[in-house]
Amino acid sequence: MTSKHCIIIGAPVDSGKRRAGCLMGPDSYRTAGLGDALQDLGHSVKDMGNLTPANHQPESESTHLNQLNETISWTHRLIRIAEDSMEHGLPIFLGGDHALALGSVAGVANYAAKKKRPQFVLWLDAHSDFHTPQTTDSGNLHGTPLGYVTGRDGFTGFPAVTSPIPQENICILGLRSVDHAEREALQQTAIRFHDMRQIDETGISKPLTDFLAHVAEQNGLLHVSLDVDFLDPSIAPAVGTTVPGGATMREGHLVMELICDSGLMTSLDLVELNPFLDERGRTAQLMVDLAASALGRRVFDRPTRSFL
Ligand code: NNH
Ligand code: MN
Ligand code: MN
Ligand code: MN
Repeated sequence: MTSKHCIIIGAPVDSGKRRAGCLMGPDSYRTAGLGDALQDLGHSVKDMGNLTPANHQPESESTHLNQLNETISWTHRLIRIAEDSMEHGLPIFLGGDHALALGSVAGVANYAAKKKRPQFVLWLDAHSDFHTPQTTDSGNLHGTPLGYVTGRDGFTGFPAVTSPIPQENICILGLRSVDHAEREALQQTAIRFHDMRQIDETGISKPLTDFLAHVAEQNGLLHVSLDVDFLDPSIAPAVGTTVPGGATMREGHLVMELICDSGLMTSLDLVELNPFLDERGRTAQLMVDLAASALGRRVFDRPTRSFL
């Protein structure tokens, strides 16, 4: 693949759910060698260090939403840095929990709109994260980023979404835990969603290559959001919300290799790693290896394939 300028952005967001620990994610990825791995593949790397949220109001007792104000303030920060970093290279957002994607995705979408290119999102997750602050029972805002970036109502207090992602520009792979309210809402949309049952039947490459062909056809930008729980907990234990029956090691790598072959990825989130729950760093290492696959690591070179 052509070499890229990778911009590493540590986003130790830990406000999107109750169990603490994702704040240690960015430094775990660094310890697992993310920067060197990317450089070994011929990319240039700039590490921006770790962000902090802007100052925010104390959390209010009168809402069922967990750490709402802190999450809002992270969203402001991340929208700005996402939009800006797209001008300079390929941002890699090191979470942090998935609430960081409220900002990373909204920000890259603003950049795409400025360039008059359509923005696409590939969501690799056991969950659909399509709640709004009104529909979430848990009150955990890491369950809401796809609701937010598609422009669903109810995100009072959050920055207005100026460039909503069209539903048909989103593909979710890996689903196996979808709440009732999300399921009802998702089924009314044009989002392409594929649960593990379907992936078992068709293989994971079919829905993915169909989607990549669509992105290529539209000359789109592609944001990839990789939640640790996309992977089976037997290979990726370091996550608060383990759901059995996830992607295998090879399914994970194949997804990343196909993304690499497509040459379409313009930004990436690595989210939900909770190093406090890891076993000798294996989940952090696997996430770094998956990022390396997405950015060109392979056993043998293959001819560039056309997704059109
Ligand atoms: N749907 C559940 C909720 O909203 C779980 C979300 N948890 C995640 N999402 N890990 O990826 O609380
Ligand atoms: Mn706080
Ligand atoms: Mn998620
Ligand atoms: Mn998840």
